Amino acid sequence: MPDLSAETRSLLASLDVPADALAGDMPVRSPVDGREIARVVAATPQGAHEGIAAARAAFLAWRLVPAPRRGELVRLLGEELRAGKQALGRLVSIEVGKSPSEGLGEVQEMIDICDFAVGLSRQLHGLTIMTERPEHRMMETWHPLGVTGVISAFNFPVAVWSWNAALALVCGNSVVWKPSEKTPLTALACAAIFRRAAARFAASGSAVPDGLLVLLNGGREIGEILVDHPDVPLVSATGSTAMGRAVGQRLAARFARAILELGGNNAAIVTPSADLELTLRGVAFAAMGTAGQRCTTLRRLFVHDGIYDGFVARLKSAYESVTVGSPLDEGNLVGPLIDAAAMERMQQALDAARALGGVVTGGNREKAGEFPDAFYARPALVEMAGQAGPVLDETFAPILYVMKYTDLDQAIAAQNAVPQGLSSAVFTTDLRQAERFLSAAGSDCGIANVNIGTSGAEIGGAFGGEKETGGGRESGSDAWKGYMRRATNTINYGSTLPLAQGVSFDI
Ligand code: UN1
Repeated sequence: MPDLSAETRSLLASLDVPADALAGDMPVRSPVDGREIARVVAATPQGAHEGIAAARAAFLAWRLVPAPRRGELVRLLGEELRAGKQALGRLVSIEVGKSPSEGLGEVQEMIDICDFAVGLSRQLHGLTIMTERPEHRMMETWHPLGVTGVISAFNFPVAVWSWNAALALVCGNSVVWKPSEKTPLTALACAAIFRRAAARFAASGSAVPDGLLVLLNGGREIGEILVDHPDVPLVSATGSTAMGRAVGQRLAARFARAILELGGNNAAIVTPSADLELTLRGVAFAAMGTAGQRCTTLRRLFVHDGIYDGFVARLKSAYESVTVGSPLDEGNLVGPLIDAAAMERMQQALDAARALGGVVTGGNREKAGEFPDAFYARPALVEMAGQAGPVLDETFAPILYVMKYTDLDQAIAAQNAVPQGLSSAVFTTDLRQAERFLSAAGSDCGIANVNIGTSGAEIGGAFGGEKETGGGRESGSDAWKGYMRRATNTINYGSTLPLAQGVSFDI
């Protein structure tokens, strides 16, 4: 195994991360081999308060910069991400344990959202609305909101930040970012790439206010300062439902906005008319890709009883043969879990499933000899009679619970019968079944797909889900509206004062 700490240092240096950021005492481990790769400087509570104050000052200046000009900064950020794609993608692979293709794919997702946000910077449209009064005009205007807090999770350590930051910046907001404690290095790399873009923006004649992007590496107490701070009107948080419940309540207590992207317990339904070759590939990537550590990972599969035996047998052999190992070797499709606690939770869920009669294929720890401090698992396929116990929870590991169904409406009802509502899919070539799944009587999730797995959404659509997933929407479509405040303006250009609703008030 190569020395990942040396490679990490040189990748960070190549992206201009200052050496003093690595002179701290917050340890960072690579899940690839479990060894320490760096120690970073953690923010202090005082530093967090100062950072938020700087971001507030930056917002007051940035909100006055015309939106298309703000888009120019994000365009430059996209260019710098293109230039740094290989290095940042590799760093993601080292810090999180993603395959090279998935590490690079995550950076591509950042580039894509930058492109989207640049276009958006000329399209932050409000409506003009007919008024009931003569010589009046009514319109709505979208204004910058303020400091945008971003709390991100380890599994998409850079893409989720960029979804929020690219939109927040073109919308005229500043950004304070608290990344996962498990991924401070990729966050430092993003901040350095942002500084490159900011320097080019400044060279083109417009200053970037200090504090436009503030990075706060640290633990929960730093996140709490962000969540409770009166100068932070919006926090976008990605992570567990437990985290989101706490964050959402604290934000609600001070009437701040929340964009919550929390747990998923995503399901797919395989109907008798499905193209089984395509379905097999779709299910395999969605359930085993990223070692089951996406919020969109496929966790439950409902297979029609007419095709169950044949399809599940094929799926089992895919589970038995998929290559598990160092994600830095191109040949491996399934990398490590993030840490020992994740392995522990996976084994607990499998034990609970067995106790309920579940029949488990795979799920065992692998590579313990080669990597005693890293946690590789063979993905687990668990045949269950019904939904109970761990099937109702999100376990952040590659476990797929497989169940039989006979009637599509029953399968849809079972799919919806969990607390989470992020992503869902149906595999079918029957138009009626596809449309039923997408209808008001169909999937209750924020994402509903046909003949595609549950994961791997593009940035152009709004991303997020219902129920315990938190209800927030990030990324494409009109998610930008969550980052701005709307004013309704009514203008009287006549010389009388007619009142709405025909009310008279003659003094
Ligand atoms: C996440 O796991 O938090 O749709 C985000 C997907 C990716 C994003 C996942 N585009 O799987």
